Amino acid sequence: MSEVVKLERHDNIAVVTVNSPPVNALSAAVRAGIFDCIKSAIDDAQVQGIVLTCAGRTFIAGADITEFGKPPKPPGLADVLSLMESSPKPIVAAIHGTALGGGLEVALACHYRVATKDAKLGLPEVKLGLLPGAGGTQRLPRAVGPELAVKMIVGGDPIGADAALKAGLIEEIVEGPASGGEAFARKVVAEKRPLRKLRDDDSKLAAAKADRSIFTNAVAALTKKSRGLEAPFAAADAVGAAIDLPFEEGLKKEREGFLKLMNGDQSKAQRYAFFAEREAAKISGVPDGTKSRNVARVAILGAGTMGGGIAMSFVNAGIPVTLIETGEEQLKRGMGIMQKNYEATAARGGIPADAPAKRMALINGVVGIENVGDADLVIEAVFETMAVKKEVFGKLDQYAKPGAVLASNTSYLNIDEIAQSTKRPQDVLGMHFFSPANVMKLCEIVRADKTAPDALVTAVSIARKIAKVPAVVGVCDGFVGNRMLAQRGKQSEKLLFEGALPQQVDAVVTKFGMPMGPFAMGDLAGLDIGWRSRKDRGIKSEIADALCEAGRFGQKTGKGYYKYEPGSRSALPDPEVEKLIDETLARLGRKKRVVSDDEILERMMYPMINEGAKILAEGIAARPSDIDVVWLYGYGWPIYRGGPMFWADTVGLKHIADRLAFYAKETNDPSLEPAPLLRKLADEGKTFASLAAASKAA
Ligand code: 3H9
Repeated sequence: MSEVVKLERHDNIAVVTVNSPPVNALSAAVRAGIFDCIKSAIDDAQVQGIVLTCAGRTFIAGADITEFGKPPKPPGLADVLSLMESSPKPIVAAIHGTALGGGLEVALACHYRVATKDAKLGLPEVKLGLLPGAGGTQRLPRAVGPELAVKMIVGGDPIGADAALKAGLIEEIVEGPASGGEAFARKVVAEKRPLRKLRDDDSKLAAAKADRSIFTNAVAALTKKSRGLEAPFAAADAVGAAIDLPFEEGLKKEREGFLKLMNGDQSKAQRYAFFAEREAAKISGVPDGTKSRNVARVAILGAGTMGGGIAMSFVNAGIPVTLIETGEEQLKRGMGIMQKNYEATAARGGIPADAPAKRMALINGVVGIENVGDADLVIEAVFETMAVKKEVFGKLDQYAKPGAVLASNTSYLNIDEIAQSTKRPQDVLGMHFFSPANVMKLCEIVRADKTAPDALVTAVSIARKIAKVPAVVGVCDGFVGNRMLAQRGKQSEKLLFEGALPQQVDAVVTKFGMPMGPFAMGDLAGLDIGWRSRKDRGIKSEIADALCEAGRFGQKTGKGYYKYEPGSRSALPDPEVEKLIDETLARLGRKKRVVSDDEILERMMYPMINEGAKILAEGIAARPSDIDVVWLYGYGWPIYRGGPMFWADTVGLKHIADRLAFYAKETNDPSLEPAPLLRKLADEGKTFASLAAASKAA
């Protein structure tokens, strides 16, 4: 009947199985297949109960996102669900893996649901800038009550089978989906249970209808961190409609909201980001079928902030770590900080109460590099100078087991040079984590000249295993992220010399959607680091130097570009800084001018995009989307703007190139001249996305 959906009859039970790898997404073919099979089962006089289940690794994981934005193909999902819910014969959804989005909506239109113990159920559409568009916002509140529904729909995180059972979302936990579903369907038929249609059951809405604060409080808590995003608010409105309106009207409201979001810019950007993240895990130039080396234990050199954060990322994923320091004192301090971190998370309810002890038990803290011998992957997070790194890698050559992958966590040093200090450069690469390493999702995987393909595959796959988003980059100063950031840093400093204030620059950057502006970020990182390094290199930066000379090192001294109340991290504009800037400019004979917010935004963003173009031309990043992944997951680029290269395409490359050329002249800064690749694309009327499309076609 259908290539992707199969109908079988076992006595009086029809079993409809979706088989559309990898995730049984609801493509037009799957929708048509389900419709036809359910209809046949309803029409078959022998059938008394129907089971809907899936083959492969998961129940339906949602609508087929690749179809969004294209002309819709019948049947629509709403028609399929309406056929199912009004079936005169009971339909049981038998769930395993992840029933997400449209997948859970299919299950909600069934009369009963069962799931395996490890199944996850959720409506994550908000993460794609959408809201559930096939009845999820109307049926889920009726299944579990508006409070949990809002949490799942506005928050977007799935719940496990146990929680689903407790909330009444599923009826039973079963061993195998198909066999469990069938057994449950037989029970329903034998007991002549009534058809449970969620659309007709308002019982769980009563409390919120009487006291709407149950709903509004839940929404307020969940949208606190949704600055700039449209979908969470629209999704909350749709759930509100379930409380306020009859089912059909609520569905209509949901549909309107879904279509508006789907056609909007934010969801386009968020859907792009979803695929960009997956694309980044595909390494270009590695032979097909290259296998990852086995990683059973990881050694981390250095128990400082970075090393500790990296160690936590591994043990959080259940991978044992040997954490190595040069002395007992440093080791004790590092272990103590991790312990405290875990305890604080457990106290907040973020992890179970017994998790800190369990996780710490996976860390073997030891003194001496000679203890790396049983590790399959070694990551060094030691002092950031070439001489120290070379010494460490030289020793690793002596102590690491043959075939171990040797990674440096350097944020800018030359990995090719580091690799030369070993006799096994094929095993050497960079794994650049971002601070705090147990929180930030990005890991730049730096491919050196001699890195072996299977070492690279190992780094990418282990990064995914510990829930990081890997992006493969080449060797250059600062790799992708910090190299682009340096361009922004240069402009932000120059803007102060022209008349802008730190708070004005930061406000423009945060209004754009970044979590922090460059000056607040400097205060957080500590201004003294750059100051010392400038002194070593004999470089001057008049305003930043003047701040440091006045003892303003940033948050740690309670003042930097801003002032901070004791114990507070909130940055307060400081008239003293303005005075200090004015004095510096007067001393240098500089004239202030009014700098517009538009200029600030252009000078913050366009030079980074220009650098991105150079990075692409040099092959440091294989795809524009890899650059976007770096910014989305390493620097908090707002997901609804897709990443710098995606955003540049929406602004228009010609405009960006022209503005860069203008600023190059206006500010007498040749580094702002448009990069050849940017200029070429702009002249040809093309986008960065066209490069990705062309390389895919090649
Ligand atoms: C929705 O349902 C809207 C409805 O409310 C309304 C409709 C009217 N479509 O992540 P993985 C691909 S919105 C198309 O690496 P994992 C993915 O690109 C949707 N393709 O595996 C990748 O392809 P490739 C709501 C999809 O095991 C491959 O499958 N649902 C889709 O780490 C494997 O993916 C969601 O938001 C899709 N829906 O994780 C769920 N999903 O191999 C989105 C995946 O070529 N999906 N692909 O790179 C996920 O969260 C994860 O993929 C999942 C598996 C947890 C399912």
